[in-house]
Amino acid sequence: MTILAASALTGGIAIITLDNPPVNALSAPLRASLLRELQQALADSAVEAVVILCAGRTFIAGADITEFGKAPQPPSFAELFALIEQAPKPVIAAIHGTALGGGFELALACHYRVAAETAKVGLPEVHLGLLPGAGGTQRVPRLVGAEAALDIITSGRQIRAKEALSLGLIDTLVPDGNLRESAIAFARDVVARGSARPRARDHEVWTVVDRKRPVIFSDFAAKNARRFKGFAAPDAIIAAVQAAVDLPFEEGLARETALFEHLVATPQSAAQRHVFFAEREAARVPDVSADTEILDIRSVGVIGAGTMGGGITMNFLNAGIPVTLVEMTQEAIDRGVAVIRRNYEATVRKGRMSAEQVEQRMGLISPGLDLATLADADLVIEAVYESLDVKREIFGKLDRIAKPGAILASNTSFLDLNRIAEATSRPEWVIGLHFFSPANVMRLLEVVRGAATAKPVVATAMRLAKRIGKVPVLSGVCDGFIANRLLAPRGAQAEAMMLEGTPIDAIDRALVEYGFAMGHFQMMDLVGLDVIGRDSTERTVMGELVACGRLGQKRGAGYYDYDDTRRPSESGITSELIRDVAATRGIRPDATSGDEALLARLLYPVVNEGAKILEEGIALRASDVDIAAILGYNWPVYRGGPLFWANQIGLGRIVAEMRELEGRYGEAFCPTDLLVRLADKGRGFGETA
Ligand code: T1G
Repeated sequence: MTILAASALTGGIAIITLDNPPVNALSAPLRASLLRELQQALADSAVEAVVILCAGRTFIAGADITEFGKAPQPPSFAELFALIEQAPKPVIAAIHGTALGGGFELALACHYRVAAETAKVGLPEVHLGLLPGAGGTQRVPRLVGAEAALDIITSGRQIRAKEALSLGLIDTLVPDGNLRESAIAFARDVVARGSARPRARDHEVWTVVDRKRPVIFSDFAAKNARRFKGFAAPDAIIAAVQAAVDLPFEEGLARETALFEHLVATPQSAAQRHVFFAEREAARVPDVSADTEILDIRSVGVIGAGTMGGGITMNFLNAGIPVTLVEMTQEAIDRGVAVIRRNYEATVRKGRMSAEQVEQRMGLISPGLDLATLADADLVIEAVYESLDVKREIFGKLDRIAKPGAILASNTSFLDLNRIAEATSRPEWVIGLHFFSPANVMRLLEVVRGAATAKPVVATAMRLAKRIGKVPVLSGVCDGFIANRLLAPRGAQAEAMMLEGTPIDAIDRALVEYGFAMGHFQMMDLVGLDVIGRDSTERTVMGELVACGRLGQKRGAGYYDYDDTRRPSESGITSELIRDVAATRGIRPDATSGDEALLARLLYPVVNEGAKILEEGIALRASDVDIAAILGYNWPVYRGGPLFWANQIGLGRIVAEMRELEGRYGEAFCPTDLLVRLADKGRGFGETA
């Protein structure tokens, strides 16, 4: 049995050290071990104060998320925190790393909180579809006030120690190097001053606005309605903080528990907990073992300073990695660098970056007019026009220029990576790094493994992704890789239904109600119909719209008409074009109505495509397909992704409904073998045995 909590005594101060790698999650065994050590320390007459600290890289990072959905094991958080808060001796939390969720709630139940300068605290439960269920919604308002508490708990943000000190969430900051000694000295000082034991619960909840005005909560909900839309946890958090204002502590705690127990049982929270682990699982490549060599990437070359090249460059600048940015002309480089600078200046205006940080980053860019400037780069990323010939020509030249051991990557979004690799004498060093626009914002990075790509190159790319703040998803080589291929059927069905006479705003509304930020046609208008410009042998509505200058939002007209506030409205011109194109193509009116029917038409083919991506071995696992959809196409995170959502509906029901739809709408509704097999066995995606 590993020792999870161990005690030591020094000069009347009991030091309890928790050790539950990797992040000291407050699992049931750790809670039991801590309870035992606390009871002993508090009963020991030689002990005058207790310090709780953690081994490893961080203070407690929260409850053990793997325990949710299972029968709760004693001791409960409430029991443990009551022992701390009602202790007859001062209990001090010594925080380093990130004290999050139940970990920070434990610290809040302590009488004092000492934090290392680089520590951060936070209550990120909202990202799991939950709220702090161990007193956080009741203690935080008592320390920082109702308004600040609402911001902290609904955002789930990590708060730097310095800000936490100014807010009153911690009592003192100490140098990183000697947290333990400083916490012991702090404890001795508390004892010397009379062993006071202040409790957050005893503070009055104050509000900036007169505490009797419940408008704080309705105002806050209204102000954040767009951000909270579709999510259940934020409203529950608001109710819990309101309980802290309106009710005595114990009653407020009871209200918090009831709200937590409701949330933890919701499909939304199950989905968001699935996404939490899926994001981390995606970085694992089964046949690339942990001891595969990771290459050192100290300098990067980016070919192409356009929208993608500039965004890609910013990811590396943000990680402090110098970039040689290559274009054909000085004018193109200057334009690309100016866009990067403008993007950073916008971040400065939002208060999320300083002017000095901008200059630091900009100073890492070396302009290049010749591929020869990339001779020393450890990694070169090609981000030029989507032409196989152009890319093959570039990789042929890189083959002669790049140093041995350099990784050669293409940002191609659908071309055959193997054909690109074949243009070099070193295909084992060629890989795909497919960023999603805007490349400096979207967190998905599809790492495309070619037939010849060597394992150290794969391992290095997966590790580098995390270093630049991306979530890597490994993809095999196919048209569209994972995310683009996955979502293509949704667009195809939307446009098919449009021609059958289903109003486009009904189609878009069904997607928005499901949780997408915008519908299919709204998105096309936003991107610009000329930009999308699909080549098609037959007449298309999009082609007709472009032909008459209706390019989308930027022109005030696309599928929709837009007023000067960019509000969309139905267009008679578009409706006429739809009827005309449908008639030309002999498509008979057959409108689909009702959200369930619309979603089945739009999203079941996506589920089917995800199953094909799995059975072809393009994606390693079902949860990778979910992550690609969520991080590449903003699939609503509280749905868990297309395959998790399909599991919640039941694959048997989906296959049965697809078979009905197949007769009317064709092979997009022909359930693929894997989907049928799982349905026949009563299983879901990603479920073993
Ligand atoms: N429970 C279980 N496992 C966890 C975990 C947790 N809380 N946090 C991390 N892990 C695992 C993770 O899956 C990964 O495993 C490894 O630790 C390293 O994580 C009652 C109800 C702390 C900032 O939401 O934000 O408390 O992949 O890759 O990038 O009110 O982990 O190695 O097998 O993310 O250095 C609230 C979640 C819980 C914090 C570190 N707490 N964790 O980031 O490492 S609910 C959270 C994080 C709760 C109470 C409520 C991050 C991190 P593996 P990692 P990292």
